[in-house]
Amino acid sequence: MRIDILTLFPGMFGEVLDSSILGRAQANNLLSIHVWNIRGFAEDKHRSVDDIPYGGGPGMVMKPDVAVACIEHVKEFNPGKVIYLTPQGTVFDQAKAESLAKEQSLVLLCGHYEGIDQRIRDGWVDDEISIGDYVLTGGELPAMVVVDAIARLIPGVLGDQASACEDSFVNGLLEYPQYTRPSQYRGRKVPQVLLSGNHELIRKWRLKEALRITLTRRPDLLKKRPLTEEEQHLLQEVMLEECDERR
Ligand code: 4HQ
Repeated sequence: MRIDILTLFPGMFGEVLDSSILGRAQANNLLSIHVWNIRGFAEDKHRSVDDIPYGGGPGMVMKPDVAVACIEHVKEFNPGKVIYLTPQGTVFDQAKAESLAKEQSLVLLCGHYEGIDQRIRDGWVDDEISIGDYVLTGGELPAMVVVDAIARLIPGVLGDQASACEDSFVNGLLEYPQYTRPSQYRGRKVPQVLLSGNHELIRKWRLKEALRITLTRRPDLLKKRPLTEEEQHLLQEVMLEECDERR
């Protein structure tokens, strides 16, 4: 997959995108990321990229001419959807990551200041994504979040492909607790069932604990997910246990 990122702060991306799993994905030609400095497309002598908002108000707005020159240049190399990162976009989730991971290429546009001229959005942006209901200083961190979530879904990017399917959200539940050696640490024991070698018991325990943490932390996730007979039974047990716990 090819991803082009358009930003006024290209220096923010290097370390994040070249490290660890994303670095290896690029070295293995599974992913290629190109970061463009929008300011490089400013034509005037001050290389200005922003101006005061029409109608007044605080802050600055990204000028349409510079951003569009950058977008149109990048479109010569990347024909993919142009996505603008903004709190006004649809909230990013695992389902959105999965659908974007199927694309051949994407263009991510990062805004700053009070945002970008609306005409850029109307004429050149195909999709708008928010990473959550809070306000950041720019779209760079959201772009990195989106790239990271998408990249790990590209076949071959994760060393152990199994880990992409077993993770939180992939089955609509939060992840069960994980343990490693030693089996006793400062008086705290690893649950006995995990040492038993009984794979069926371990599978059941993990499913039950996934249901427990999802019920207590994110009951909204349970509401939108159908439960199998086994899951309904385990959830019933969890609910009784969690009731007892409060007495
Ligand atoms: N911003 N999810 C304002 C965000 C944001 C978010 C990016 C701040 C765009 C102009 N982007 N700029 N939350 O807070 O995506």
